[in-house]
Amino acid sequence: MNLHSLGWTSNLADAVASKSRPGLVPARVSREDRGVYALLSEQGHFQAEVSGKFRHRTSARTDYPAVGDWVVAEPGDAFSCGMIHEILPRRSAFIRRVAGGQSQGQVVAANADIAFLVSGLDREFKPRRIERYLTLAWESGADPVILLNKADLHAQPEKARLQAEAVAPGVAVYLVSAATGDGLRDSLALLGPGRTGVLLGSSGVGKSSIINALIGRKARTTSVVREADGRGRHTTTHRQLMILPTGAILIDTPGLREIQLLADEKSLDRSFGDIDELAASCRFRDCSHNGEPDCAVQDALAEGLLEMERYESWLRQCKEIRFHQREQDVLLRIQEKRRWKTIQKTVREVYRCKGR
Ligand SMILES: Nc1nc2c(ncn2[C@@H]2O[C@H](COP(=O)(O)OP(=O)(O)OP(=O)(O)O)[C@@H](O)[C@H]2O)c(=O)[nH]1
Ligand SMILES: [Mg+2]
Ligand SMILES: [Zn+2]
Repeated sequence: MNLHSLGWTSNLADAVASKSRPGLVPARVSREDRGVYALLSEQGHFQAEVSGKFRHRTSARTDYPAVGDWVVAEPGDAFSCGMIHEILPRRSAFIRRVAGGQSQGQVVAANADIAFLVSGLDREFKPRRIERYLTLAWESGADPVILLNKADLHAQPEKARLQAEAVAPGVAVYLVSAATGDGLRDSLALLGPGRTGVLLGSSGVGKSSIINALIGRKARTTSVVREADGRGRHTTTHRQLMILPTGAILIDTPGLREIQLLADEKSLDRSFGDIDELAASCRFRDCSHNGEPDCAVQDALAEGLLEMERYESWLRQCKEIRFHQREQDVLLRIQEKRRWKTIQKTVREVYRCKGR
């Protein structure tokens, strides 16, 4: 397998130049299962774990390899697993906040060029969910594209497309069907050979079915949605990177139950470009659009130019992002304090030894 067909770029070549040692090869993570990574390389595929040194210097979960990552690794032999020594710099990372626990993130997919946000038209269209996915997509560094799948099941798919366009200004929206194949080639044409896309969306929207339709066989397991509420059954349990016959690379992901934001305000401004544009006409430059005088956002609401639900969705995301930022600051301060305590302890011990 040639590296370029796996998505290799000249930036990666530069990054790896200083790290190359005999026995080490660049490889791309195609799957992860409890600390064992499936890697694709020029030499074929092999399995690997992170090295002890890697583990020792890495504490954040997001700094561990994720599907889509490029790593520098040492292939194993018939008797031993290979070893991952480093991750090469990511050009994008779709990271979501993990529910509960410390405010750590989980890398859903690394190095994607396009984030395909998939919704199913068999169910009620959820604009608020799309808005959340969009913020994370902008934050990831990949370009978002919206796929409205199961268009074959919708009486007025064009209407759904307009609804989606309204909540995602400037983002391309495609009506597709994994069942009939309609729209798939057009939307995936955005992904040339060696370019990577990631399919994101709730369980049951048809992410794995889309991959099967593009590959032309049942490469991924799919299952029918629950009859009672139309929800999916969380069929896909592992992220998986696949190479399509066209040479495009696509990552299938398990449906996310909830999408907690791990983003900053710039990404929010991009997913709510309409509100950001209005903000330029507010009297105060730091207007919070939540009661200040001469607020263009409030004016737009009053005139019916901005939907109340959309404004409330923006407000909720804004609060969530700020809350998380404060939480991060507190964590950083605690870490810094701990660091100083350790340094002081070491210094005291050194002096004690010297005094002896
Ligand atoms: N009619 C119709 N059914 C579809 C379409 N795409 C997917 N389905 C069906 O929807 C169900 C769920 O599809 P999956 O591909 O398993 O959904 P998923 O997004 O991968 O779900 P998870 O793996 O659970 O996250 C299956 O029964 C598919 O056959 C479509 O375009 N039209
Ligand atoms: Mg699936
Ligand atoms: Zn304002």
